[in-house]
Amino acid sequence: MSGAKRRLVAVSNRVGPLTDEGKAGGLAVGLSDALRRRGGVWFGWSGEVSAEGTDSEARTETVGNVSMVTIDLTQEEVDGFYYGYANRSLWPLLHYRLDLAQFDRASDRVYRAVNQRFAARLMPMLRDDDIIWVHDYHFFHLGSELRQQGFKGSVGFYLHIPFCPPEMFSALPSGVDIVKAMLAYDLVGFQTDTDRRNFIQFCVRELGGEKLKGHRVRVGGRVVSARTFPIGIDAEGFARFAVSPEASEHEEMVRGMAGDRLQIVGVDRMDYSKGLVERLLGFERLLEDYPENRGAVQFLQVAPLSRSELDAYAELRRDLESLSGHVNGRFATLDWTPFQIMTTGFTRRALAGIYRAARVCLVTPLRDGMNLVAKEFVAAQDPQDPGVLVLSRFAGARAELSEALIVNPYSTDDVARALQRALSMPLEERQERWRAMRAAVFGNTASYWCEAFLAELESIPKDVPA
Ligand code: ADQ
Repeated sequence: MSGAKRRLVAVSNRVGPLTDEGKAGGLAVGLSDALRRRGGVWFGWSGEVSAEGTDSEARTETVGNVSMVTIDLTQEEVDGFYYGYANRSLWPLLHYRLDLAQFDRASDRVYRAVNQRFAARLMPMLRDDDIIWVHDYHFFHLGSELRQQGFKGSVGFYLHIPFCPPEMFSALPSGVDIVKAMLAYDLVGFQTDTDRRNFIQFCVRELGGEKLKGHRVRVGGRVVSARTFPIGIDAEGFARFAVSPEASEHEEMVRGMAGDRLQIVGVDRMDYSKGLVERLLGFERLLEDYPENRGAVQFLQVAPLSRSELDAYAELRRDLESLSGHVNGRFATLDWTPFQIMTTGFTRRALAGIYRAARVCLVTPLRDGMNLVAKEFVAAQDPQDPGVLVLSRFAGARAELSEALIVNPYSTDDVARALQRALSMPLEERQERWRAMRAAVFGNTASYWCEAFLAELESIPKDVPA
């Protein structure tokens, strides 16, 4: 059967949007393109809490040949599955933050039960020759549940966040179960080679697996393909956003606010993996060690609140607020406030305008699967006068954007030095670096990423020998 004709069924925690390109991020753009081309279903959580939870009636929204199907969770499911296991255990652990990870048996049970219920609700919608693509750490067990419920077709999995080294992953009480569940997929995809290697090493060291040729690993009787597919953005679309009237209006506002000062911008969900505190310390060090920047630069951090119900996130917000008060208190003058933080959400066009107004974009996560902000910043720049990207060596994007100024986000001095270099970089060097990064961002788009994953999944014969 021709690959292009097989229907795609995507599963992710949240679904959509299918049509509003102004709201869609990398995942939504790539997936909705592929779903429209092949026809299919996008299945996930409605975001609603109800007494029926995963037993609730499915809501279906159909646009052309694509249906978005969602079900609810109970409050107990949200607490155990989403806040509990996914975001208190897996998120910190996979971002190398064993110090923040909390493990408890009850949320592990709810997590597995929700995976099992999602598989049970999905099964009746499936056709034998569908291609199933499961996304991210919320659904490690989903493929294995589908197999147990009798689905024999192609099932792939993609991890959007890092996979930590096996020494660390083995601290997760149910880590072996998770990796065994991942073996039920035909293909597991990762953002970077480091993540893929960590997964394979776990299979080899902890499960007695064997590394095979062609990016495959065998554990017991099961062979799984593990490959790297760095996610991209809709680069053309984002570049168009950056010259839209809405973007220009925001670009002007930011420039107006900065006056003749150079603008540094950061855009991140307020999450401890993004290195926001360390970044602000780096900015403080810039003002300390390179005093010529006092009164001459301004730093705007856009940081929409995220998962604020969790203690670690509330604490981060308090830390940032107090540090920002300290930095401003220390350096502000009557006509200059060095640092500003906003927790507002922006449309994608407005965001593109903000990126375009920046001389420097600071993307310094302590650990990040990819980091799409880095790629969006590059796509939004004015070719005549592009800004400089300062990028953490621990962001997945570093593999493709080596022309950025690469920093160790834990080193305050390193961040300050890179900022100083970025702020004084001659136009010609800015253009040269930007052109190389532009080629990478426009060469590996969201659609390319999606099709590369699906082509690989379809190329795997379903009768893989045991
Ligand atoms: P995130 O951790 O959310 O994604 P990132 O890749 O940077 O991180 O994507 C954030 C998205 O949110 C960007 O598209 C950005 O434009 C948008 N955004 C941020 N602030 C905004 C605001 N104030 N208003 C509107 N939009 C805003 C996870 C992983 C990443 C991985 C992606 C995709 O953690 O490592 O790159 O998935 O796989």
